[in-house]
Amino acid sequence: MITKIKYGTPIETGTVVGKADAEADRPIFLTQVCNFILSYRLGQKDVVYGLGEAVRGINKRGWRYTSSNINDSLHTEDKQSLYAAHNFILVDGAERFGVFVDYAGTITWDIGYSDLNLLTISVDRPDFYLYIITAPTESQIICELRQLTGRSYIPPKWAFGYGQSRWSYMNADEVRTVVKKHRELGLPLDVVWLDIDYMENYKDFSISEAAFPNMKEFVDEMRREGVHLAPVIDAGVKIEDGYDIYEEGKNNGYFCKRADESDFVAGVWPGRVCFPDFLNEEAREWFGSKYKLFLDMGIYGFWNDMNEPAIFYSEENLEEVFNKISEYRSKNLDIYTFFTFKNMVSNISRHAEDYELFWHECGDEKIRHDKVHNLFGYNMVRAAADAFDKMAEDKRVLLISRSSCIGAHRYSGVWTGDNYSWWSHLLLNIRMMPSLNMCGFLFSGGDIGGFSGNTTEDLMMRWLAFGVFTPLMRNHSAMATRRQELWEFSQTEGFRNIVRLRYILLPYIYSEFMKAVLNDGMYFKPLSFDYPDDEDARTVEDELMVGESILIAPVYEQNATGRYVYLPEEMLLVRWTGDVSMSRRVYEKGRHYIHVALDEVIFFIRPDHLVPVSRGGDCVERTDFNHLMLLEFIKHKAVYELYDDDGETRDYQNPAHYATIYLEKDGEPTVSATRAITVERLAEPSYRPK
Ligand code: MIG
Repeated sequence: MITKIKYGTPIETGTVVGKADAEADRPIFLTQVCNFILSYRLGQKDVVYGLGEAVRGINKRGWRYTSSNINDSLHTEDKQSLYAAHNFILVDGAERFGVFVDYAGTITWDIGYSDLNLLTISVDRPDFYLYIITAPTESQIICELRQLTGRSYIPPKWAFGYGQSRWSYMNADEVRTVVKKHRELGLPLDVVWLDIDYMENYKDFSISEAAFPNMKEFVDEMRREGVHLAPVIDAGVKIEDGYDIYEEGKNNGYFCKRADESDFVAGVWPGRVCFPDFLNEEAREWFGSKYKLFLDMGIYGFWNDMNEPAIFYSEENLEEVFNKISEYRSKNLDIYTFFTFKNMVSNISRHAEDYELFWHECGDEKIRHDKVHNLFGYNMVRAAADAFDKMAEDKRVLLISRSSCIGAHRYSGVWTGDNYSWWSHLLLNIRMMPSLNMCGFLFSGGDIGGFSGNTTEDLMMRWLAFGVFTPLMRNHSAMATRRQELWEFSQTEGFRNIVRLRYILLPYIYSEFMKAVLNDGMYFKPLSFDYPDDEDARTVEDELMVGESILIAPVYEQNATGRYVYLPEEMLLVRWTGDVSMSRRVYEKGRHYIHVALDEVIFFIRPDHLVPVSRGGDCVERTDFNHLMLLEFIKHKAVYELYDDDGETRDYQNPAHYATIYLEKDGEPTVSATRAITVERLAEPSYRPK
């Protein structure tokens, strides 16, 4: 049941596509402190889930989060805002309800920060839509939210393969080497992500002729290797006379403007840029149409970056700082003046006031950016996705975004921005995944190995072992950091085995992902969603349910030889050491210390559940999804609904994509399907003692 409450005159965000069941003047559950502050007294054991891409735990209690998209790579636990604004929480306690605020500006979620047991939601203007969602279970609340906000984005199947990325692949030969190395060493690979270095002077929709001569041919060459290229597109358009995109944008008035109608100018990668006004439908159409350049070359994968939008400096603020700098020159810089001076300079970037300097044209209305700030990234991916619908109507296109708000989940996936090569960011990555899923972002993942800073071999390995399960599995790192392509380390075989496992598990991963999308469900869940009556499961912050059959417990601490795992019921431990037979052992409900060697991956299978697996492959198109083996933990019998399709077209709902696999204890598996697939048990090595 969804109840909608309208406050003031909200700006229409386009986020909601479904209908509420009822409208009301006042919220249920929440106390209306005033027309922009709502509160709720939390019971001591209540858990608050949600907020998608945010710092801290799966349970969001004990901190204050601010929805205001920002480019901040140093996101330690004391930060309040990240790249995305996902304004949904689920309060789970004596009362159970979801709260979704449809609002484009800033919201502060004080979840027991100011007062341990008080939840306070403060919206910065009294103009927004509030939705209260009630349902018997957590998963049903999520399902209702999705019905309200629309089905999640679906990428092509090859996007579930392993992807290699690095900011600083400077030319085609470097990319060739990446691919060659993977193939030579038997490291599976599907995607090479191209960062800004492929462009000519960081200009959107340009390709450096010197670095990537004859891109079309290069794309074909890569396709023969089973590899797809996915270039980045940035939000800012370089100001340069004669540059077609800039000239068209300027002449048609497609850029964001200052109050005086001149084009707003900011500094980003290419130096001075203008921002396409993605909130303006015509500008969106125009920008989207530019992807044709790549589609025509056979490129069907993209990432949209810097779309908070990230601003290194605005001309206005830069000018002000320059003016003041000379004042400071003559001063004796004591403790106060020095820090004022220092902050003034270092706050040139991420300067909140810059967002008050430009305007959007939304229909007949002009709206200042800060009022719709969190809608920018969403409308950037919408520009691309709408264009793909026209230009590639029956083909799926891979698209991920850095910035987003709920609504963007219909158009693209997300990566979680610039993390660090820190163990704490591996844990953060684990915790973000179910929260992102709640908000609709199913196709998601973090930069494996860490983006900033220098990774270590063991961090890379543990992170990759977790990445085996994230729909987006991308190794990405920043320029000038330690290289982290998998062959850069000593344990090549260990790395190979971990990536191989991804391809072995793909039939399950893809099936679970697609069912989650098509049923408005979740691929990653907190344990408590599947074990609602288990008090201990509610407190687990470092294990996740992956689809209907698997529980994972990743190792995320350095020098750990294993970890404690809480099992909410008896389960089968599967240990992947690179041996296809996979050793298995039953563990009873409760806590266990499980040893996990650095090059191993473990996961658990629920009783009477199946995990269909393939024999692996070096890329998705060379992985056989039709002759499957079953990992199973059968006490009585299991029924598994398998989803598979061609992975390319958009005919998702076709019943022919479903097959049902049955297996009884000591029986042979049978399949009922309209396509030709075979299943057999995966021969089981004898259960080994601990
Ligand atoms: O400020 O394009 O998050 O993935 O490698 C850095 C260069 C700009 C930020 C992205 C990152 C990418 C980088 N970009």
